[in-house]
Amino acid sequence: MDRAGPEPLGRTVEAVVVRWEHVQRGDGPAALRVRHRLAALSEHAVDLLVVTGRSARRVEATLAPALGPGTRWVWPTRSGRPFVSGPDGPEPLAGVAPGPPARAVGAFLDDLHGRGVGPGLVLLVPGRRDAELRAAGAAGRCATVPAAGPPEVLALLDEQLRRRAHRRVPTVDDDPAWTVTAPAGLARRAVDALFGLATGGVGTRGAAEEHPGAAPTVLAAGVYRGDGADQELRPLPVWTGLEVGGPAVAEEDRRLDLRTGVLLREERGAAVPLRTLRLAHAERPGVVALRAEAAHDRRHPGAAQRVPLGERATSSGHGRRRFARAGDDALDAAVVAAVQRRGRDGDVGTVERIARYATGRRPPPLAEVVADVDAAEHHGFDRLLRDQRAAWARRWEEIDVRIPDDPALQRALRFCLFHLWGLASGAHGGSGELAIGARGTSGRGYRGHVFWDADVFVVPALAAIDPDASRAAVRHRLARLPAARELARRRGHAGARFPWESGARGEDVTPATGLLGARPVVIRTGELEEHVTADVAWSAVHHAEWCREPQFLLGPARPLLVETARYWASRCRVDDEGRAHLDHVIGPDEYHEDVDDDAYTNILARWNLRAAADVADRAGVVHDEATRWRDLAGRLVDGLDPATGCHAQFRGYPARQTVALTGRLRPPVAADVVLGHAGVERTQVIKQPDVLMAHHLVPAEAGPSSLLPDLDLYGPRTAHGSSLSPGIAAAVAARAGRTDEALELLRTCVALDLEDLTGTVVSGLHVAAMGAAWQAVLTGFAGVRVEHGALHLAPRLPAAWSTVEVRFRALGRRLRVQVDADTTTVTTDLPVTVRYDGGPPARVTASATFPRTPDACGRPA
Ligand code: IFM
Repeated sequence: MDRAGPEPLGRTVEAVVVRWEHVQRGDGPAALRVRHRLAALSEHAVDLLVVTGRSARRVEATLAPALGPGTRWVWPTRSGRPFVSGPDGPEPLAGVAPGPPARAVGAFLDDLHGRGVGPGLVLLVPGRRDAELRAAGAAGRCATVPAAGPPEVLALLDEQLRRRAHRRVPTVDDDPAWTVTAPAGLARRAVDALFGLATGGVGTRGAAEEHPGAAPTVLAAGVYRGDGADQELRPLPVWTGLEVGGPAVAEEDRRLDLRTGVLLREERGAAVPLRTLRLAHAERPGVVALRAEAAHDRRHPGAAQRVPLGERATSSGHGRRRFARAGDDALDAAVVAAVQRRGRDGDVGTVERIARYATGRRPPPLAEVVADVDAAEHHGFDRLLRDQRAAWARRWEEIDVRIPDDPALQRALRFCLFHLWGLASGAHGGSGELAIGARGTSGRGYRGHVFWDADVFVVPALAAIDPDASRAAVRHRLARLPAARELARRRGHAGARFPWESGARGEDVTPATGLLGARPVVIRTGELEEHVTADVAWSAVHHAEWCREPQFLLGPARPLLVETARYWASRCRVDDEGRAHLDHVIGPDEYHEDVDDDAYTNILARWNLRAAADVADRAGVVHDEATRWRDLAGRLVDGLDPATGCHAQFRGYPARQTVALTGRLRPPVAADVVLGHAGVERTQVIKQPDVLMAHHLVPAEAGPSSLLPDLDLYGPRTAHGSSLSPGIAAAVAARAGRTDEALELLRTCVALDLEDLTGTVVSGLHVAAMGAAWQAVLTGFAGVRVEHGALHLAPRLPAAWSTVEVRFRALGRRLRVQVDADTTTVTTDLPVTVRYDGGPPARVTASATFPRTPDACGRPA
């Protein structure tokens, strides 16, 4: 016996599967109306599948007149082979073999999945005697309602149409592999940072629309206000603000869908809950969109007739359009335009808003920004959302990490990739430069100043994600070369010295004082933390090598290499025995200040001198200087003790006290707060990798066979008092084959933000840690390196993983590396040279599998 017809669904779906019997001619007025409803839904960007065994001609004759030429709909023919409607008539659905209708449903769902539409967003309505389709639905791949005839289908479609026509808030597909919920116990303001969305370099925190809190909701990469150390990211006009009357939201669920780049917020317990959904568009830089709904009476979320955007905003188009400008003439500015529409669906009030931000030294004229927002509105929210889902799905096809044995870590790493994509978005639609502040655009920690975090933590990650973005980050530094020259000159040196904390124009904005815990301290990093100059040069070379852009290095980026090398050449002191030194510096380990010959600084400076000499030779310029740089590089001491195989982190380090990192010093810990500034200086406790950081960035510059002795020495002495620390430590440990230790470090790294380990997420996400996490997987576990135009692989799996797959870009290719217990498989879209575990070069044209060789422990290496 057939069951009663389906209940209303109560939510919006993105695709509908019906049976031929629901739409066929001659089945009365209900079937005719179903055809018309399907046509109307397809106007709202809903995908359709009509399941039938009829011939293409018959189906076309019945449906085409109703559905019209722009509709995307699919059906299987008599042969069982699915066809998709196209502008020139039906075309076979690519890659699908003939088979029964259930297979067509499967193919349709696969196709949708590839466009970011998960099972929870597909409505399947089986026919009355339709065991086959019911079985297809029961497999959990879509939302299946009870069997129904045309009248019941009509009711379901009417509900969908009504929801779309009244701009109801859609939902997200709840796939645990992709959905991040608010971690229990985390402060709301921290979750706001976790749930930030970015496009075109503009970030919007996930703050409540009606109560955004004190932290600025919208920030843009490189848009600052103020001067000197006080210079900070400028809070921009807020597009999300809503006035919602009635009781404040007491309990709610927030879900960030990483797979499609959508944030959903739903009040719990209310009869008509407040719900909002927003996105920062992946394909339209700077375009953001929001829908909200709540009870129509006192709580209508669109109570304000206009988008707020702040007091200085102006309106046009009967107040529907609002625009504002923020910024002063000397610095980058932002322009924003927004439109909104209000609606009502019975007792539900709705609002839809679309805005477009543009930033830059000379942002585009307002008319252009308004035209963009008008175009986005014309395209329609439904289509913007559909395009967003598809764009993100394509991104994840290309860049991803898959660890089936560790779904929680997999999601955490995807969370990092998601926000790194957000950072990368700043390279698109802006000035061609990308300013990466310490917390991206997710908060004003460190006032948004640019540190070495950008150059050696984020750029390597971006190079493997989006080469345009890593190039833009290097260009940001390049454009600030004049300021770096000036800084070197003022300190009596040649060349260019980049500032420790860099401001809008590349000026030094490092503060002179700060707080250590609650105690005021003098900050000396601006004066002494000089390695950033070599880090900037390293990022240019890394980008060029990883992305295979030699012309970028020999052309536009060459001055970065040359000028930084000139700086080091004039900064070195050569002693009576001819050895070169860098005195009075702070290394990455900031617990020890004003030290001489910090290993990291010296090794990176040495690398910088040699790299500049190579570039000068290849470009055929400054030969005499290049010879001098090479000579000086050979003289620079690096603290390597041949007896122990270890590098001394700085002169005098071995004589400092050893302290066990246990009890209240258990890492990760701010050991300087626990032991005091002077106290920690007396010890060998270090904040973050210094010698090991050199091993990570320039392995060929570190002493031969020094990796394991250095790991043994510095691993137990590292407090991980900086968010930058655990990820790099993980990368180095994994490379050395200490994979289980590396895995623990990687877990700490991803917990920094997702569990707010250090209580600092409120002021933004630790983007360097995210870059380090991706490096730990890519260069650590998957063992990927690029050298001399070849892809080098030396993967190392921890015991807990039977496999890991990374998808990334390198050498102008789209690559996949899948590491299994006994084999490693490389897949590439264009031919690439691969050197596996130090073996001979192999040309891989599409895919190749390499046997994994046993390591010293007898396991595959
Ligand atoms: O650049 C880092 C530094 O290495 C440690 N303190 C925080 C800075 C900004 O993230």
